[in-house]
Amino acid sequence: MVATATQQQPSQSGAEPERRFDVVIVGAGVAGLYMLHRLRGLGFSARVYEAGHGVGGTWFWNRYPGARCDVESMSYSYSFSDELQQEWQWSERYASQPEILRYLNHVADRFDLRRDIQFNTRVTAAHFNATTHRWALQTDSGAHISAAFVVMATGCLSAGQVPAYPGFDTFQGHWYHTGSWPHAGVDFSGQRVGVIGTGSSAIQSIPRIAQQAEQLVVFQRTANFSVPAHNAALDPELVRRLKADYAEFRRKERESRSGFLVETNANTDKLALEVDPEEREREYMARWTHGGFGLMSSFADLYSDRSANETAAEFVRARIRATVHDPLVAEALCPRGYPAGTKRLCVDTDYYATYNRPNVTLVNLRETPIEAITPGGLRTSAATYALDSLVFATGYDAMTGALAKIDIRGRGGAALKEKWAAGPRTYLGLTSAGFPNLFLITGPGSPSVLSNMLVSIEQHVEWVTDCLAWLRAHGADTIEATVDAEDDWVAHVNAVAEETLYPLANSWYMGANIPGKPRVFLPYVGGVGVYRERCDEVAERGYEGFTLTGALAAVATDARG
Ligand code: N01
Repeated sequence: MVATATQQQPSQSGAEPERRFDVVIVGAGVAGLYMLHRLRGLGFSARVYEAGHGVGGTWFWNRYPGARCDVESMSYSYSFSDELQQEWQWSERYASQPEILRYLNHVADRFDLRRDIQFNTRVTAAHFNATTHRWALQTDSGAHISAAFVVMATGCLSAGQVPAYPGFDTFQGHWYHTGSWPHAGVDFSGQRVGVIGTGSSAIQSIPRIAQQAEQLVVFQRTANFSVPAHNAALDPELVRRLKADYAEFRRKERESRSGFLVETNANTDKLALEVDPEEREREYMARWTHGGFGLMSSFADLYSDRSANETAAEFVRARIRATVHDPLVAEALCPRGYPAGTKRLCVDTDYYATYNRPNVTLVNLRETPIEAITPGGLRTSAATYALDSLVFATGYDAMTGALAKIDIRGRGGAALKEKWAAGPRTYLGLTSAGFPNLFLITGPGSPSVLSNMLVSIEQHVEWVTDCLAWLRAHGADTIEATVDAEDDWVAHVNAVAEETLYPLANSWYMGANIPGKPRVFLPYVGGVGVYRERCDEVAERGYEGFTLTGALAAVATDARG
């Protein structure tokens, strides 16, 4: 593999010429943009293929009312360019979707990225040729592309799922999925609207839809734990302080467990069951009042001890009862049956108080399940609801769904989807044995969705690009995870997860939201800092756990020796 200018070669069919690159990147979200920038800086020829007509990935598609990041703005931004992080001004503590999308467009312009991004083009297949050591990719526009390396920057939550209810096709109103919201927006004024689901997307959009719609019916299968955001204009003093030493703040985040540090949210060494109930309550209340994810870092045992966790769960239930006037509705909103935080914690603005509005109704699907969608709305086992619009806030085929949509074939034509039929198998969440020169950004088996995605994306992009530069310097053709290294990593990922309460919930982390998906804990819960150290160690040892081919193989063996 050599760094080359883009080349075009006639295709065998004589149709469109084949385009050749060192690296093809799939997706122009946060990961794809930075990957392109780094590869260019290293002199590789690279091309991004993006299904949407603009950059931004998640933030391009998720335009539902109330869409907002729940990681604070000063943390949810790139750190790779000090000029960029100094010049960009966030307006709120938690940035809204339009502001994040403006930021990502600014990044694309500032680093002149668009000229190497092909929009409106979905990659449909990627096949590895073991003779040429190159990947052949196809797109929905019929393009044929050849690349030495492929980077899947396809996102962890990008394959939306809409449940297959009987009668779905008969619905005469409008329906939407939160993850592919119309760009022109939706006006629900005067409408009867149904929202199905009560995860993060629903919890953000329900208060906003309730303000606009004539009636809103929320169909809840599982009540979720949600903490208040207490969003506000960003404090200029905080911004000044962080920007004065942004590098140090970023360093601490990279070494932390979750990839973000926010003032009172620092993890404590205290155990919930060691302190008296008054101290526990004070701690929870301080964090509830501060807002954001900090509640679940109040004590060190909240994710490992069910009784400790129950104290946090009961604290949230008490807040729900104190907020929601109708005791029956409050009780239905109280999450039960799984530990707090083991389905992703939601961060809201006025979610529970919205149920005090006269135009909002909660339907508990555990008691009265949906039987069918009807031409005029929806029917449960107990009632029929007349609806003009239906909003599916029903989530995603997380972490593996976007990859499964692409026909990815490695050595011997083996399909990634088949290899992963019983659950994803990766080495470090970055690569999979049998698929040489294919990299996953924030793939299953890496901290990804359990962390600040910006921190995890930057770490992966930097690790992969450093790896490619190293391979080039040593004249390598391929890098491929060994089966042994992968087996060890998968066993480690599972062992660490088993030490926590996460496997007790039917969450998308466990694949439990998709009928038929294997029940496997998908991300790595060992922590961002620890994980980074392991990845760095693998690289420092000459890519331990990988098989290398080309002139480099001998050099790598020396490096490891
Ligand atoms: O999806 P979800 P989401 N019948 O899977 C319900 C990120 N995010 O789009 O719990 C009835 O969490 C399902 O019920 P149950 C964040 O990581 C971030 O809200 O499976 N209901 C659940 O209530 C988040 O976790 C932000 O029983 C059905 C809901 O639909 C992730 O994206 C904002 C059903 C789905 O909740 C996904 O969030 C938004 C069915 N057949 C999202 N199928 C930020 O703030 C599913 N449900 C950064």
